[in-house]
Amino acid sequence: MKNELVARILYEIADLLDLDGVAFKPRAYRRAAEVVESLGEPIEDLVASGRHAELPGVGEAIAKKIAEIVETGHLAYHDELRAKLPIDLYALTRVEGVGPKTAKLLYETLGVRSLADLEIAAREGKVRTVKGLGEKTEEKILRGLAETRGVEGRMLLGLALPLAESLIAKLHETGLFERLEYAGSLRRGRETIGDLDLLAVSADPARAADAFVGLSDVAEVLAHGEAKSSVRLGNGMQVDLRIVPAESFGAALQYFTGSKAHNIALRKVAVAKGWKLNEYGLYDDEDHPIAGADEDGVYRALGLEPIPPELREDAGELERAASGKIPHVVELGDLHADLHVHTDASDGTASLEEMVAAARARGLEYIAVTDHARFAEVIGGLTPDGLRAQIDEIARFNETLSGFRVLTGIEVNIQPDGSLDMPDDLLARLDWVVASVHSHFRQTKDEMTARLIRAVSNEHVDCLAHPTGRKIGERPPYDADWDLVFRAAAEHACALEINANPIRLDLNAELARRAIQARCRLSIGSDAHAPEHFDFLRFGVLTARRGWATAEDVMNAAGAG
Ligand code: DGT
Ligand code: CA
Ligand code: CA
Ligand code: ZN
Repeated sequence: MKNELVARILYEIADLLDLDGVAFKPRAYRRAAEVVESLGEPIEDLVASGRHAELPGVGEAIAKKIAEIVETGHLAYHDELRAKLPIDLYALTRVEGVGPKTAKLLYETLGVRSLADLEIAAREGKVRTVKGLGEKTEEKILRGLAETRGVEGRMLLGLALPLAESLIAKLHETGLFERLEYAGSLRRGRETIGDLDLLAVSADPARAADAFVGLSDVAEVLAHGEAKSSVRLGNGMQVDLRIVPAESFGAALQYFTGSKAHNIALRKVAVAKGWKLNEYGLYDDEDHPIAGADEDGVYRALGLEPIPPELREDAGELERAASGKIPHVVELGDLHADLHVHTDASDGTASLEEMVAAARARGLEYIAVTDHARFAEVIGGLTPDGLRAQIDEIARFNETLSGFRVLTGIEVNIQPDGSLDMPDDLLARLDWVVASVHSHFRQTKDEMTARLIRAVSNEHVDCLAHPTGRKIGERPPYDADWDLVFRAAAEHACALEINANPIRLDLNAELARRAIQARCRLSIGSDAHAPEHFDFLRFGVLTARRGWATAEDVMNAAGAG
């Protein structure tokens, strides 16, 4: 049934027209959307027989548009309107507290385009700083988001990690905790997190547990005890705190970090030696403790090299640890550069100078400015002349810098046939060309594979950005034969991006590992559209680690050159 798609587009048109100050028409679209939404039969059946034109509130013009949506999956008129305001208006306005006007304001002030952007901005307390919004609105939005996201029941890594860090910081302020760490899927760096698992050592477990359930973020106490407490936060996230004796902390950290599959495989190693392994420690055949206070000590006692949490998925890591061949996976501190950055020359919110200042503040040594090439769906993208002017601007700006360098670049759009929308001679002048798919996501697997192979084989293209196009919880990856794409990329020395935006994390860990096996190099790019987005890099690093990437596998972990 395409009813939902049709209604969604009609609703969004109504909102976009409203924002443009158009009178009357929005009401007509909204009414048609409501009618389609509440239909008892598939709209495509009505369109097939022409009966859709007889629906109440559906005039000739809207009937034509409905037919276009049913037949092609989208609507040219809608695309035109959206080009002026490239945000996910429909999803944003589903959130309690966000109307079309607020959505537009949030885009213009904070660069908010998607639910993930909104969640990050609200969580970081930025929404309240926007003129006309304030703290009340921010709280309402956070509650609204929790309801919207609550359906899936999992939270993005990009939100869960700062949240866990802030809880831990608050708990440390009480002075009641000797040790406090997050475990579970968060410590393994998974892209979404079901619940938070905290582990602690305290000399006063009773008061420590009281402090935990008394945190201002807590909406509901699910369990309250000296060994284990559980709460639900205002945003819907469940957090478990376990307080363990110091001599068991390492074993508990190992156990509650998981994954479950890793733990089961690890326990088999212990059992094979006639030992016992659980969350309290590692014990020999006479129940004497062998290890437990220290996590690395548990692995070492089992004859294994310590294994980074991100690798603990029972995906070959135990065999490698047994032979002492765990790779030294990339760290945030290894990154010298960010090779995917936008400025206000396209759809970023900040100037070149501001983006450079933010990159420097985070210890980076160079960035590539990769603004969008102009394209129907990307407002304000660069024309060839605009790009020429930017190349000159960057050259002048570089002369004023010491200890930092800006590379010239572009993010070109890969057209349906795999060609690029910027002339070759201009691409040849750039230091770094990023290519990505921003339209025609629904090609067949063969078409998409050929399209991507042609793009990565272009001698000017240095990196394929957000290679699969997926957005977590919003849009599935497009279909392509990735092994063929990776082979072509390796052959033509085109890097594959791990886009670090927490809603993308694209390549994901599994594909990143396959790309490395195909001898591709990776680029961990923030795709920053605002200065604070450089902080996304850590999520990209976690994903790269889960993909077993070493610093040598990552372009921007090498020195400038
Ligand atoms: P999540 O919360 O769904 O994102 O995923 P996790 O991995 O954080 O899972 P969670 O919170 O249910 O449990 C935390 C860790 O505790 C898990 O990664 C491994 C460990 N664990 C939980 N249940 C079992 C179990 O039945 N057997 C073993 N060996 N370990 C378990
Ligand atoms: Ca968990
Ligand atoms: Ca848990
Ligand atoms: Zn980009």
